[in-house]
Amino acid sequence: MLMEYPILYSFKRCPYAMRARMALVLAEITCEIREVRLNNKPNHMLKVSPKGTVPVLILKDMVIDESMDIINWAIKKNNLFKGNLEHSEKNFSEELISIFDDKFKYHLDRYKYSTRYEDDNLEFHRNECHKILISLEKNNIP
Ligand SMILES: N[C@@H](CCC(=O)N[C@@H](CS)C(=O)NCC(=O)O)C(=O)O
Repeated sequence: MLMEYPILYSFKRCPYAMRARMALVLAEITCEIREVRLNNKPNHMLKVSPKGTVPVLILKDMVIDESMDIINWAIKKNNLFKGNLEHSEKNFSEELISIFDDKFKYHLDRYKYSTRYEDDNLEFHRNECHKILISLEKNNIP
């Protein structure tokens, strides 16, 4: 297959895909965006990334299928921030990202998509999400 631009498999309601797209836009990297339906993923996407999540960025010589890896690739590629991001600032952003990706997302999925889980304690997971947000609003790391 002749690739003029990198291909990004994406989904408009996916926050991971959106943050990857934002980094690609900021880094001024032109991509062919392929919008997918999560209930009907393209074979080509599953072939290059069998885990079946978006975003997936396909470059000439590699496939990147984790949003943070796409962001870091874009930052490095176009030297975004040009070394201006303070070390402590970077650690803080990484900590915040991991709170949302790990802790918050864990409870959010079990609240928002409760039918997909055996654990049906919807109220509990909603409260855990709420606690994290309250804590962040008070500028505390939960
Ligand atoms: N750790 C992954 C998470 C990506 C992810 O979970 N994306 C969701 C959409 S928001 C997905 O593709 N889910 C697959 C599905 O629902 O079948 C990343 O940061 O790229």
